[in-house]
Amino acid sequence: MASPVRHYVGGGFDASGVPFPLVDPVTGSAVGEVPQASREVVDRAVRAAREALRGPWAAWSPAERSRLLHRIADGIERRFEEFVTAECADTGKPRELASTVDIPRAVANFRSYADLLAGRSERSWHTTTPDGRGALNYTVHKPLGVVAVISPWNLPLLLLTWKVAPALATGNTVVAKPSELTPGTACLLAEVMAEAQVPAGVFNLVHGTGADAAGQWLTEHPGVDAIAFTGESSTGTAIMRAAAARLAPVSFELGGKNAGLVFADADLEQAVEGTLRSAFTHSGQVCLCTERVYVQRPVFDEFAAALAAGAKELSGYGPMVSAAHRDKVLGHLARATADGDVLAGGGVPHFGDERDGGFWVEPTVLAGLPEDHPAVRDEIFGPVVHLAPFDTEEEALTLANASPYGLAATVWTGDVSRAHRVAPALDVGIAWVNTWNLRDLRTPFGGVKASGIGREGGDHSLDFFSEPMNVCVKL
Ligand code: TXE
Repeated sequence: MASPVRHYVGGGFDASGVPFPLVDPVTGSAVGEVPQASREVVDRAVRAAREALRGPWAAWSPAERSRLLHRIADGIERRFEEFVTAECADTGKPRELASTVDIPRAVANFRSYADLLAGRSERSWHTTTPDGRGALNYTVHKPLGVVAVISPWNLPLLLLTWKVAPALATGNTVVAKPSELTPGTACLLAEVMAEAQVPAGVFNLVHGTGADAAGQWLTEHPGVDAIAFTGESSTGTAIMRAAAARLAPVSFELGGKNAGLVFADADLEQAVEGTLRSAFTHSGQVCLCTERVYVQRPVFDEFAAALAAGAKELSGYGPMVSAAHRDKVLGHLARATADGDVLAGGGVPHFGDERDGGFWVEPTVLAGLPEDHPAVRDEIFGPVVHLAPFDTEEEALTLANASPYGLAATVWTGDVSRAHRVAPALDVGIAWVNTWNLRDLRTPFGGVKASGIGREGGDHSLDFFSEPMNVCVKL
C-alpha cells in the first residue's frame, strides 16, 4: 500500500477512526491499516454530499459534467501505474490482469458515460389534447440526490467507478464505501477527484466494514436518497431492508453460480480455452465466472481431460483475497473432494517461499457431484469448476436454470440456430455465445433472481441515477 488509507469528506482527507489491519493476500503479512469511519464521519460525508447538491454543482450543465468525467479519466491515466500497483497490493491479482482489465475499465467507465451524456438530448412532444387544444410536454431529468455506492473487493476500482461515473454524470453527489479489504485504489480515486477540481462534497469516500459499521450506517442514513451496491446476495438483503425504511431506490449486482453449456457441435478447443478463462480469471473471484459446466455426453470425456490438463498448467494466478475467503473456498473443496472426483487441483499450492503465508488455492476441476451438492449449488467464488454431462438441449437448459442465481452463462456451440434457441432460454442477465466477458458498456448488465435488482450500463445507469419528470404546458 503506497499512500495511507484516508477518508475523503467535503473535499478534505482525514484518517480518523479505529484502525484495523490491511493484509497482503500474497504473503498473508500485515502491510498497513484502514481507519473505521465512525458514525460521525459517515454523517459528515452525507451532509457534505447534501450541501454540494445545493451548491454550484446543481448548475453544472451535462456538457460540463461530461468534460469533468473525461478529466477524471485523464487523472487515472496519468497515475496509471500507481493504480495498478495499489490494486495488485490489495487484491493479489496478477499485474497483467490489473493493467489490462481493472484500471483501463475504470478509465472506460468514466469516458463511456461522459460520451453517452454528451449525446443525450432531452425529448419533448407537441400533443393535441382531447378538447383539440395543444399542449407541450417535455421531460426534465433530475438527479436522485445523495447516492451511496458500496463496492466489493474483487474488482475494486472497476466496480466502484462503474457506479460513481453514471451517478456523477447525472448530477448526483456520492458517498462511496469500498470493501474494507481493498481500499487502495478508492483512495487514489479521491486524490484524482481533488486534482480534477470536482467540487467539494460531490464525491466523498468513507472506509470501514459493513454490518454495524460504516457500510450499514451509510445505507440506514436518512440523508441517503439511493443505494447502488455490488456484493453478496445476503448482503443485498440486509441493505434492501435498510433502504425499505425510506423506500430508497436500489441497484444491486449480487452473487452468481454461472453455468457453461458445451454442445457436441462446439469447437472444443475454443470451449476449453474459453472455460479456462471464464473459470479461473482472477482465481474465480469475478461474479461473472463459470462455476459449473454441463457438457454434452459424446464430448464429455475429451472436454474434461483437456480442461483438467489446462487447469494443471495454469501459472501466474493470484491468491484468494483474504484468509476468511480462502477458508470458505477450501471448506467447499474439502467436502467436494470427499464426495466427488478431482480432475485437477483440489488443494493449496506449495511455493517454498513467503507466498506459503498467503491465501492460495489451486485451480480445481471437479466432477461426479450431485446437482444438490453445496459445491454445485452455492457460490464458491474461487478457482473451482464442476463438470457434469447432459444428453439433450432441454436437459441442459433445465440443469442450467435450476439455480437460485441468474447472473451470466456461456454457450459453446457450432450451430447458430441452437445458439439463438438456447441463449435467450437461459434465466440469466447475460449470456455469451462462443466467448466470455466480451463487454459493450452500453448493454444492460445485471442479474435476475438472487443475482440482483436492476440493470447498469449505458442508458440503464443514466436512467437509474435520474428522476425523469414530465412538464405539460397548455398552449
Ligand atoms: O461481498 P460483501 P464481498 C459478489 C460475489 C461475491 C461477493 C464478493 O458474487 O459473493 O460479491 O464481495 C459491504 N450493510 N459480486 O465478499 O460481503 C462490505 O463492507 C452495508 C457480484 O465483498 O457483500 C463491502 O464494501 N454494507 C458482483 C461490500 O458490502 C455492507 C460482482 C461487499 O461486501 C454490509 C462482484 C451491510 N450489512 C462481486 N455488509 C456482480 N454481480 O456484478 C457488507 N457490506
